[in-house]
Amino acid sequence: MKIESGCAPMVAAVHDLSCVGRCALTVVIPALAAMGIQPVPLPTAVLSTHTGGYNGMAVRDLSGFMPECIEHWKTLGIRFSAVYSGYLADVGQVDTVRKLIEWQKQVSDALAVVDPVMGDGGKLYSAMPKEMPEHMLKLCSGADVITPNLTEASLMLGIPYPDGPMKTDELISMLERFEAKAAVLTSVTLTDGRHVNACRIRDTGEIYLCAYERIPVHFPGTGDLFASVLTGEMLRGSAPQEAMRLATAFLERTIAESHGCGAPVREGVQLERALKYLLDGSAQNMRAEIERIK
Ligand code: PXL
Repeated sequence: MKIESGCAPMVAAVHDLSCVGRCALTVVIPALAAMGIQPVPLPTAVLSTHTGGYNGMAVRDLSGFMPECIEHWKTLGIRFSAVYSGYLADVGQVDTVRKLIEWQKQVSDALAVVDPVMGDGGKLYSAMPKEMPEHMLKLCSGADVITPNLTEASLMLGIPYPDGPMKTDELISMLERFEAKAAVLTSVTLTDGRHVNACRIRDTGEIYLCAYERIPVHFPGTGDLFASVLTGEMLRGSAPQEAMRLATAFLERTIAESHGCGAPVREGVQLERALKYLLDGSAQNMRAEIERIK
C-alpha cells in the first residue's frame, strides 16, 4: 500500500495509554506521526504507568468505550489505511479488534497489523489474563502482519519458551506455524550467536533474517516502537522484510543511544532524541543486512 496523495494515511492504533514509561500509545503515536502517518488512537486501557517495573498502577479498562468509539466512527464513514493493534487489556477486546479489522477490510482494504503484546522473558505481563494467548492467536491468524516476540510466539503456540539459543530449523518451524500473511518474530538468539529478527512470507514460504547487535539491557516499549516503525514503513510501500530491516536498524540505534544515558531503564528509550531519524528519513540509510534463508 503506497502513500499516494499529499494526505497522510490514517492508522487506527489500538493500544493502551500508559502515562509513564514510554510504551504503547506514547511511542506509537509519535513514531507513526514522524513517518508521515496520522495515528488515530483507540485506547484499550489507561494506566498511570506500564506494568513492567512499577507496582500499584491506577488502571481503567476501556473495553466498554472501544465499541462505542467504533460505532461513532461508522457514522462518520472513517476509512483507515491500516488497523494496528497492540496491548489489549481483556480477552473481550480481541473480538472488538476483529470486528474493527473486518469493517475496515470491507470499506478500505486496510492492512491489518497485529502485535500480540502479552509478555517478555518467557512470561506473561503481570496484568495480562492467562487465557489471552489462545484468543490472540485467533486474531493473529486473520492478520496481514504479526510481530510477536519469542515469548509471545511460544505462548500462542503452546510450546515452552526456548531456554537457550535456537537452531535455525527450530526458528523456521515456529514461523511456519503462524497463519498470518507475514509473521515477524523478534528477539531470537541463534546457536551461531547471532541475535535476529525473522520474517516469513506465507504465500511464498520465503524466510528472512535481520541480525542486530544486542545490548544486554531490556527497555520496555521497544517492541511497540519496532512494530510501529514496521507498520509505518509498510504503509510507505515496503515489503514486510524490508520494513523489518528498517525497524531493526532504527531500534538498534535508539537502544544504543539510550543505553547509559543515566535514566532508569523502566522509563524506556530516549525516543525524543531518536525521532529525528524518522522525521528526516535518515533511519532509511541505517545499515542492517537482511539474509534470505529459505
Ligand atoms: O510495551 C508493552 C506494554 C504495553 N502496555 C503495557 C505494558 C507493556 C509492557 O510492560 O505494561 C500496559
